[in-house]
Amino acid sequence: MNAQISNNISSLKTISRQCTLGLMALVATTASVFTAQDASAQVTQTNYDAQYNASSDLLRLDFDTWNMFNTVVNTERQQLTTLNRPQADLSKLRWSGGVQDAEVFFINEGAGYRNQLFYSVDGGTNKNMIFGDISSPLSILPNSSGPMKLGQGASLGNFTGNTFIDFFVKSNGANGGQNFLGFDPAQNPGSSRGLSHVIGYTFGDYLLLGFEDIIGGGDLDFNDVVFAVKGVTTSVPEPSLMIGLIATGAMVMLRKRHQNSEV
Ligand SMILES: [Ca+2]
Ligand SMILES: [Ca+2]
Repeated sequence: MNAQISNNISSLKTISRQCTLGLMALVATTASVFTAQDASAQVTQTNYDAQYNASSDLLRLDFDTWNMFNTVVNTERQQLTTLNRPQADLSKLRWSGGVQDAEVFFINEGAGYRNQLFYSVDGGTNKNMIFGDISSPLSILPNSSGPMKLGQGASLGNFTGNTFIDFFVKSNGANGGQNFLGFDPAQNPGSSRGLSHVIGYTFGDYLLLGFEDIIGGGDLDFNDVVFAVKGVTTSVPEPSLMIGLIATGAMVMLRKRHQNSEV
């Protein structure tokens, strides 16, 4: 390895470490977002890295970043009632733009169900599967046959213009469940109508999403599927970007979304 390459790698490692430390400091000041839970706090870096020994090319979070998010996952079956951090406005969730792909990383799951995760970019009409069986041998409610690795990622790629993104859980979908549960209370089925099934918090470049998978809300612990998403934002677009929106016709979607958020 020549000296230049070595220096570049060293610089990248330093930047990566600084980013991780910055995120950890951010979480340290907001540690009571969720209540720290015990079960998966036992996952060590050795446990974590061992998941990837046979598939080192998988998109993934490094252990420190995963662990930072994992420490704020809610306790199993404890209703999420104390929220000490402003929630992200998921009605404004969109691709952040530029060259960055939207990436989704599995943090944990406290679910008896075998849930599936989907996303949509058209207000929920067409849903695309991201993960088909969200269960893991190392999760809060472990399944020895679970295919997921903690920290495992998937890229959604990038999009055009100002693209809204929705995420949905298909409740017990891997076992044949048919109900999609998401943010928009008007789209949720049956006794979940009027109830949002996702809660979100912003952490630096990431958005942490916690889902409740029981129709009607169940125990409301919102830890049944927990993901961190990178490459998205909930901020309102700048005026200059709005002009682009009109030009591409995406304003139609914005109006539709606005109507939904008023329900
Ligand atoms: Ca749970
Ligand atoms: Ca639950």
